Amino acid sequence: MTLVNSSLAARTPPMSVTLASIERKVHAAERLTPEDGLFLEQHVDLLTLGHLANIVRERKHGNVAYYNTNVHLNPTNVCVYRCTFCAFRSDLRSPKGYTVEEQQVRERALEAKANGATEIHVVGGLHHLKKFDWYLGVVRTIREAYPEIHIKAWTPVEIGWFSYMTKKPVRWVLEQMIEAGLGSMPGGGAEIFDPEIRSQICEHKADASAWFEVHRTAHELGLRSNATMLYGHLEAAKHRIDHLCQLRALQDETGGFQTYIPLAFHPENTEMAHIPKPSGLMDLKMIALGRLMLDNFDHIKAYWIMLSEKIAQTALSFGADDIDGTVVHELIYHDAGAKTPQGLTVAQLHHLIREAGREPVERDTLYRRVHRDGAKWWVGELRNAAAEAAAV
Ligand code: V47
Repeated sequence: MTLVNSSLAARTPPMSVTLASIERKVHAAERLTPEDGLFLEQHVDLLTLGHLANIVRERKHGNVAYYNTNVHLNPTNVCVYRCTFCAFRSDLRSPKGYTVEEQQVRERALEAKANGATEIHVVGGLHHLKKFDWYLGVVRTIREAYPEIHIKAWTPVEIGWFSYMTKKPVRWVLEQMIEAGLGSMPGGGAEIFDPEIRSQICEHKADASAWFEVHRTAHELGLRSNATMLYGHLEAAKHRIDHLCQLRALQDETGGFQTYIPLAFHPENTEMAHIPKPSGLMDLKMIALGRLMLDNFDHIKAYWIMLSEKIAQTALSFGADDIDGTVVHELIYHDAGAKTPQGLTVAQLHHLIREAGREPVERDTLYRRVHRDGAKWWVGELRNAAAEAAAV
């Protein structure tokens, strides 16, 4: 995949880019250009940006805000890579290093079942002593213990590693995972696509083209997936806009992405601990910019664990329509200094969404409405976002 507008920074916005021209496009539901994106980043105040993003958000989802009932599992933190933004990873021999046993995977799946979770989110390190079969076994064990749960697992970085380990194509790896029970893929590992920044924060890790190739193949195999962008470290506005435009280009091709999740860099316990954490204003700006640039993405997620409940609530009026879920066991952000709780109850999520003036709707991973009757749950039809929004 070629970089979109890698010379963006050197350009001043063409005379034709003004706030009025962008406002006209937003009202007419027209696509914004990379130059429009850069103009919004650099010249438009946050409240105007939020107002514009909210127009798009309400057009797509009305007053609805989505959440899900989920749990996380990070099977190991042992990782061959040393990404400078990561506080989670560990060396094999460090006291911090851990790798779960099959019994612990089963227990997590049974805990998910007891909580009525519809999704398990699984990502972890690249453990150099664990074979592909071990990773396949994690998915199989969950599937056997709780067959109804949707397994959202592995980033393209992990899938690329499995392909490297087995010397088999990415397609083969994904087919094996699907056969074991994989239902979709989370958005991690994207960081920032620009190769210069990438080489400073996650050298050797799957590059942009490898990241896109895994998602493209996953979409061809019928999997849906998410996309992220890690901001607030070494990158600049031009890298963020380029990143968004590259995501938009693959989405034009495959339509397989569901949700975009901007991820705020948490510096504590990382090699970039000297960099201050992005402000709440920056967090809201990234949500709004995502909503405005990614016209072909249905959903923008304000991941409450990472943003805080307060910013996630505010984000629901700045372009976001989803706040993620109950979560329960979160390590990646808490190792990096997140002060949010490890999880929230459904009642707390409802309160948070209602207080923000939105209507909570429980979704499954594929954005189907979840219905519950006591401990039983089931999903409705694949929903049409606009019709559903109108019905609430
Ligand atoms: O790829 C790691 C990021 C990602 C730090 O798809 C950090 O629904 C900030 O992708 N500060 C993994 N970010 C998490 C992820 C995710 C989370 C929630 C929902 C979904 C979804 C996906 O976390 C990594 C990396 O970009 N990350 N360390 C840090 N110190």
